[in-house]
Amino acid sequence: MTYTTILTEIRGRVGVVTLNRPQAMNAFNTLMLTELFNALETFDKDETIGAMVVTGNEKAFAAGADIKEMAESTPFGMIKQGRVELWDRIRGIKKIVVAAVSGWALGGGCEFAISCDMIVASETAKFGQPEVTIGIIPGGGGTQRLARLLGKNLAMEMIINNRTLTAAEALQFGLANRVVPVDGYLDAAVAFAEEIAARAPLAVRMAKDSINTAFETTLTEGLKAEKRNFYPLFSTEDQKEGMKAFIEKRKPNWKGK
Ligand code: CO8
Repeated sequence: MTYTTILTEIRGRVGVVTLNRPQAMNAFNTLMLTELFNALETFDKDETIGAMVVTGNEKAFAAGADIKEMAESTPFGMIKQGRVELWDRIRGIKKIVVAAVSGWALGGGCEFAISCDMIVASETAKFGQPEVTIGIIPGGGGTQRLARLLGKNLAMEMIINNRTLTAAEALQFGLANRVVPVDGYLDAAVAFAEEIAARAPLAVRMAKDSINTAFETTLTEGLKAEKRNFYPLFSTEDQKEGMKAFIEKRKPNWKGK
């Protein structure tokens, strides 16, 4: 498939998508969002791919939704174009998506990064939600995900006071999983994703689904959902293989079955 606003490559078992609108600080216009999700959904269906990485460039992961595209938008225009549904496509991805963030992750850029499953940040990464400074609020899930990830007060400060988090703060507050040197940050993120890609695919998928359920429901319902994902794994070849390999003191050979 050919894309005009993103680049895609496969490194080992990791599908990598690079946002590629450097002239606009990788601001998400409708085309780039559509291409990004088309690429992620294609990787998600590809059995040779075990995990994905989304990155930008050193200076900007993404500076938000494209303000120039949005400036004259109307509510019904946005509804008709399905803009909100477009951002929501990240929730349909079953494999693990790692955001490799360097430089600015602002507005929709920060929202997209925190919609991914994990974040590897370069030392220069900066996370912020400046929407209020241009007269709107986050619309790609930022108010909900940041409140859940960071708690109410810090989410308030980021969204209302335009507080930006440095990479070190993002790590300290649990928004980033790793902070790595800017040189080679993408390689570090791909290596991180490779580790995930080497794990039992069905177990990873069920684990992701179960953890995401924790954000949606009560503890009692969440525990039931976990059991619904736990028991079926005992019908997989990978469970038999994983436990046998442990007992035989060897590496398991996963089949994804
Ligand atoms: N949209 C469009 N163009 C942008 C954006 C953006 N978000 N960010 C930067 N650009 C463009 C600039 O206009 C500039 O273009 P030009 O050269 O044609 O003037 C070019 O990128 C380079 O930018 P700067 O000259 O500003 O570069 P600096 O290094 O001085 O500053 C910043 C970098 C700090 C990233 C700065 O560009 C900035 O503040 N950008 C805007 C950040 C922002 O406000 N983001 C929030 C956008 S709103 C949003 O994301 C809402 C999400 C809702 C999603 C749900 C929809 C349904």
